[in-house]
Amino acid sequence: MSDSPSFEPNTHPAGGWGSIKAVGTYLLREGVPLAGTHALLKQNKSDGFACVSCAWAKPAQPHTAEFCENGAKATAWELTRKRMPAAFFAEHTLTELEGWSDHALEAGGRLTVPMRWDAATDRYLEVSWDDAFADIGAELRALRAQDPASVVFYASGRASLETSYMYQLLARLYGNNNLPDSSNMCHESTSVALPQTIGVPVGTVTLDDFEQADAIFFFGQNPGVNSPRMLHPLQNARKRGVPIVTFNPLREPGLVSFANPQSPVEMLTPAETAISTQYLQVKIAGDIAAISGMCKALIAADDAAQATAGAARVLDAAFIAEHTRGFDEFAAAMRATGWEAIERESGLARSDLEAAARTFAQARAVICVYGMGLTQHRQGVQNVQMVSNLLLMGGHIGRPGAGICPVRGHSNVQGQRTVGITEKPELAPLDQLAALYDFEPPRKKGMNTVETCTGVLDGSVRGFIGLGGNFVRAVPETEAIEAAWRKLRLTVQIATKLNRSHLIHGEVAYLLPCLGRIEIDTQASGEQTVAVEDSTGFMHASKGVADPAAATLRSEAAIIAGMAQATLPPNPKVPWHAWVGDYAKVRDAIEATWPEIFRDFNARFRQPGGFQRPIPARERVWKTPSGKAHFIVPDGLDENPDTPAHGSDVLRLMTMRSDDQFNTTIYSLDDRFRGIYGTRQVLLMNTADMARLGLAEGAMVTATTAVDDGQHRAVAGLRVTPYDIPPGCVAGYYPECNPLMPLAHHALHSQVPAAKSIPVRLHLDSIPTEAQRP
Ligand SMILES: Nc1nc2c(c(=O)[nH]1)N[C@H]1C(S)=C(S)[C@@H](COP(=O)(O)OP(=O)(O)OC[C@H]3O[C@@H](n4cnc5c(=O)[nH]c(N)nc54)[C@H](O)[C@@H]3O)O[C@H]1N2
Ligand SMILES: Nc1nc2c(c(=O)[nH]1)N[C@H]1C(S)=C(S)[C@@H](COP(=O)(O)OP(=O)(O)OC[C@H]3O[C@@H](n4cnc5c(=O)[nH]c(N)nc54)[C@H](O)[C@@H]3O)O[C@H]1N2
Ligand SMILES: [Mo]
Repeated sequence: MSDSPSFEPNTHPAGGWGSIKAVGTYLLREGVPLAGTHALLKQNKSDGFACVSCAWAKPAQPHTAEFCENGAKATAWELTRKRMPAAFFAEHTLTELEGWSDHALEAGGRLTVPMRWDAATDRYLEVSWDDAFADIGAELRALRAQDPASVVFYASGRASLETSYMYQLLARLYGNNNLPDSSNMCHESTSVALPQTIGVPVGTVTLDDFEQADAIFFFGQNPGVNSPRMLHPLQNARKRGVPIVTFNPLREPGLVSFANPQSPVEMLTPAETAISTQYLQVKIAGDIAAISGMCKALIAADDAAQATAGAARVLDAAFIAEHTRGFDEFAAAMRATGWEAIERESGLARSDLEAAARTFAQARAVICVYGMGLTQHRQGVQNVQMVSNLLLMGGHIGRPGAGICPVRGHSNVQGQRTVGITEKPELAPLDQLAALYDFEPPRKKGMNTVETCTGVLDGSVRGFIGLGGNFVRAVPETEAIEAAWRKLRLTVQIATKLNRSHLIHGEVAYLLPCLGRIEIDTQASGEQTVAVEDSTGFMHASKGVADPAAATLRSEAAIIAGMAQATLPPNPKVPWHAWVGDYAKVRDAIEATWPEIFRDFNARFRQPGGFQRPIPARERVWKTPSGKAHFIVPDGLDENPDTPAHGSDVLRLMTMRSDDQFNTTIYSLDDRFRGIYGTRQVLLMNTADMARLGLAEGAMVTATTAVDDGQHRAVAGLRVTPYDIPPGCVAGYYPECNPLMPLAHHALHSQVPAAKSIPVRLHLDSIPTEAQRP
């Protein structure tokens, strides 16, 4: 990390030598012993562990080194030699630690002992596991006596299927469905959108499909940083001549070109592969307009083909007739949408959208990939549905080499949903749970992430259990949430490393350190294996390979069981103790709960490549009320229906991830891919906007939220940095910019915070002196 910020244009491809060098630097810096480098060879292998970074698909025949730069960093971060023992907390009050940066907090290393906050000294003090469980149990029982719905059970997408299953059962036995998870801030727009259109809550594409696709479209997903192993199938696709069309406001290096650091030939002859064949810098929140333009062009071409004797149809008319509903209304809406509006809202030229439509029309099998650039908007659900509309027009669902590919975030976020972590009672098999465990599960809808925040603000939430994550830092409305959070009665955080959510706490607060997935987890029946689900619906085995960071750590499963036993009356049908002793028994319980998805779970999950859950849309079986796939007409082209009319001084802010972070975990202050070093307090701006608003390069500004709800939200000290971004759009880092996000500014229907389109105004703090200018 450099001492003072610097900015350089990045001319290097993603991957390449920079990435090899970064891996070595990380292992060294975290003091990871040689065994750690061997651990990398077990990453994403059938006899090893599933990477703790992203959820991208894990091939059955992995590369020798089936990991990427960011996966290696995540491994080094977990296997670090650094520790934060009880002695560390004796030296620092929590008030003091609140002044530390996100990076500094986690960089201290692994937590080692269970601790309770001591009000007299404002410090975390060591307690025994037994005392911790007994006290947490007493607190939870007291809260339940007042209102069983006053406690929330949050999960951050990393815990295994086994742990997650036990966790959802704990919440339901306790008496509520308050099971928000990180997916509520992430792909919930997908989980709401796709059941209405194609009858499944998940994507339909597998790794094999990438081998057979003949066009790939990317909407707001950044594989070079967030799912780098995906660059291999993309590079292979390019070598086959497959066009890749990208819609993204920023020119992201991983979508521009790639050199494979694991291919010696390419490393010696820096033959980078150009990834995108067409790169469309859509305006932030301009995707409905852009896809409408493509749809309009395709419909016009199809109309022309029908009018020409002997011409082949452009749309898959047979598929539309046999498998879908709503095409006529959708086509009418697209015909009625004018090009002028499409160009204005998308910021793209008609000719470019028509070119993208031609690429689409010429392909026999199309894959559409998308991520947070679509889901985290006011119209995040309709964004996803526009992608589905586009694919349905060409019959690209349920065809080899084609389909929809939402790229999930956390390594088991999709799996947590599959095993019952959901606030929506209709998505959980409550009758089955009632029969298996002989109790009456709560039937009332529970709280998602946004509702949890509302409950904390209005005082109806009194207790919070966090199974991983950094809730307070990841959610919107930072200032108000932090203030209200301190009024909670109970906060319990299960974690590997210290973060801000452990410092902002309730009257009674526990910090419980757990094993990570890379570590050997020994229970009564021996070393345990766990299961996770990847982004393509495959379940994989994962077995820890490294020694635990401390002998005092417990597994997440053991911690959940400990809390459950201390809180709930004994129930002979729920064998917490036996489950912890042998996770295979939890897998049996999962299979008993969802026999279709998890048939023969214990045998099948160990096979190389794992096994796939049934995805009916792949077989063109549509689990929608009508039994058909549905076209959905968007409400309009504007994705921000109730933010104020965009005056010339209101800009759209996207909050982005750097190359050197995993969510709120900040590995360093550098963003190598974007050429930003030594600072995250930046605001990337279009030069025309800078000129128009009188802001010079290096000027320091305060951003305020341009929503008229009587609240003042600001982030100061942001350094204006010119960047290749469309006019009217600015970019800043997540989580530093979270204080700007109003809680109410979330996606319709899915309530995913609209973190990619926050309306902001900029105010000059200081003008750079000659010496400060880069
Ligand atoms: N190394 C690393 N890996 C990660 C993570 C991490 O933080 N670091 N996080 C994990 C998690 S939880 C998740 S959810 C995923 C996130 O992975 P992604 O889905 O890739 O999420 P982001 O990087 O937030 O944003 C993706 C892209 O959206 C673009 N974008 C912003 N606004 C718009 C828009 O309006 N339209 C379009 N078309 N594009 C837009 C941004 O420029 C950016 O390139 O990655 C996972 N993997
Ligand atoms: N402005 C803005 N806000 C966003 C986003 C955005 O793009 N912009 N993205 C959103 C998205 S997509 C997501 S998914 C959320 C992420 O929200 P969270 O999932 O809540 O946050 P993380 O930063 O992933 O959590 C990091 C912490 O997890 C703990 N941890 C790490 N490994 C383990 C483990 O194995 N077990 C346990 N128990 N704990 C562990 C560590 O203590 C670490 O500090 O943030 C959301 N917030
Ligand atoms: Mo995420």
